[in-house]
Amino acid sequence: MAATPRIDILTLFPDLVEPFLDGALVGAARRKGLLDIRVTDIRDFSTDRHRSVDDAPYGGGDGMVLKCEPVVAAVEEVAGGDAQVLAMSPRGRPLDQARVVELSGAKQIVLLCGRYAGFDERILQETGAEEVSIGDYVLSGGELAALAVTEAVARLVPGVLGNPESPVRDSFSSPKGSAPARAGILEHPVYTRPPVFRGRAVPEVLLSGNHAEIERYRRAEALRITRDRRPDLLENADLGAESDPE
Ligand code: 6GU
Repeated sequence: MAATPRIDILTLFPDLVEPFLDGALVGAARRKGLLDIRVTDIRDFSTDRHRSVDDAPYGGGDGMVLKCEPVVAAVEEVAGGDAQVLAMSPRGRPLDQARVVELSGAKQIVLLCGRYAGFDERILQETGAEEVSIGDYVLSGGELAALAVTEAVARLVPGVLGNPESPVRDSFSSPKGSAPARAGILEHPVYTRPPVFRGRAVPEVLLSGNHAEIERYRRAEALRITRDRRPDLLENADLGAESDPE
């Protein structure tokens, strides 16, 4: 990623997202000039005198539908020709780390946050937006999802986590993350001082100083936890040459 990646968040609730974008990780990256993040209030693009952005659904039903005109105008105002436009929606394709890595290569990401009953279908058609979900549960709006996408992408930008090299473009290194994360499996347990807390001791091997043994232990634990909790991940995991026979 040569230029500073740009992320545009289009929302009816700028107040909801701005504190997060000024906070710890993302805010620090913005102040260092590593990320260009802009928030646009969709209501600024409403054209009628009531500043309306939603209306009742044709055919009846609950909730209000986001109107075409203001949303499409907002997208067209901010999106450059090669922007990736994503509409945050529980109906979308579930986000995963592979998609995040892909997104981190984009020049510009436009995150469209819905509220109410959803986007008029023609907004999606007209903007070419891809619908993205962050999991199988329902939020009242796309703002938290847009912030999740933003942070996931931000931490892959060189310098944001203190990683000077691009973790994405350097094909000779693995993506950023621990060995389990790189392999696409869950993390092993971690411990810090004290060595015993309420009678619970840190596993002996971690105090041994034997790094080969420690690596073996951690890998076995990561695999055990993944098998228990997310066996589905093992189907696509990159377990390397010396994967556990089992
Ligand atoms: Cl992207 N939006 C909303 N409203 N709810 C969600 C979601 C998105 N992802 C999971 N639930």
